[in-house]
Amino acid sequence: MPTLFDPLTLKGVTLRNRIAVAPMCQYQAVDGLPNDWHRVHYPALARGGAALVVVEATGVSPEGRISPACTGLWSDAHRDAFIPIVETIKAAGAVPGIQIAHAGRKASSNVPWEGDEHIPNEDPRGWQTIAPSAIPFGKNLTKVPRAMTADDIAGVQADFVAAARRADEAGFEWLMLHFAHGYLAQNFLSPLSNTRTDGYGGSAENRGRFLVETLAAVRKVWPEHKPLSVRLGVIEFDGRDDEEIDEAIALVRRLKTEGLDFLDVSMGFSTPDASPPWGPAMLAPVARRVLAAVELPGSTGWNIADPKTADALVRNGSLDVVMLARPVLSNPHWPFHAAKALSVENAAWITLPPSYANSLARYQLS
Ligand code: 8OZ
Repeated sequence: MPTLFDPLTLKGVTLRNRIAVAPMCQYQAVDGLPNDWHRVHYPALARGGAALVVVEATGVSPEGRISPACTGLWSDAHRDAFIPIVETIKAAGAVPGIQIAHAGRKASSNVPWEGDEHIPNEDPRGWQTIAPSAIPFGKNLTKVPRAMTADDIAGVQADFVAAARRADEAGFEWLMLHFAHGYLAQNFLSPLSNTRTDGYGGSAENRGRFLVETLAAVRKVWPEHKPLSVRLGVIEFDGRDDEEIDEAIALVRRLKTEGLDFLDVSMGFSTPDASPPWGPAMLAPVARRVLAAVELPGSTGWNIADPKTADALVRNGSLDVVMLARPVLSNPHWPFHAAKALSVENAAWITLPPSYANSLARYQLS
């Protein structure tokens, strides 16, 4: 079995190890455009030694953003603003990836450090949300979304396709469709947010239709040699867990038929009443079960912070790649320190740029 430090080739892309930086909202964009913040933040994570750096949930349309400070990819100007970020991530030896998203009934939210609540439609920073059905999430996200028409559905799917094409043109080599966490795709998938009576609601097959169609349309413009991945909420921790996992497995098999290359296993976050069992590597057993059933390479994240645990999950075949979020915010050189902690031969210095590695080695600092 491979280790955390073995490369992985998928389609025409090779990851130098099994450590990926998970997409993480920065809430620093203006009008969806990445700026100096993003131009420093993402390459720094790549320099730390990760194999794949996935840029934050990036709106396929202005209304698809989680917050007014999220990045977007709905114009060529947005595409062009990502190009220097893509190039610097690549120069640091990592594969540049991006997550494209529509936030559905959770869109138009305030940034977390200003409250995380829905911004009202009357506020110039807010907008009317859309979702499969006019059902609010609840808790701090109280806005009632407008139920989407067939034209709305086709329009959002076209926005995903256009964003995927721009991601390719910007030079991104790995695409992640955000089909999790209570955003639009998950709104279609979950009966808690989808009570439609047309072909997009009702049976599990119908609730998965938006996701399957969107992925199939994206695959037509996203090049075959570049991996197409999905982050999917396969479990809600709301008491229907086994049923949700079985539905997710059936859905992923359909996505695979349409060209899915890699699955990132996550949670649904469709209800404020869920009780996820927060703890170390909490989702790894679920990821192992789903990935084995669908026979796709994949990853998960969520409270994997310890190098030994990360390595064991790759070695024992649970995961192919480990998604790290908070550990790399806390320490962008986490991969380097993981190599040292695991006494990986010759890896201690290969993950850091020589400007850092030379000084650290010469003066025996860690
Ligand atoms: C944490 C905080 C805010 C947003 C997601 C984009 O859940 C997010 C997110 C996560 O995918």
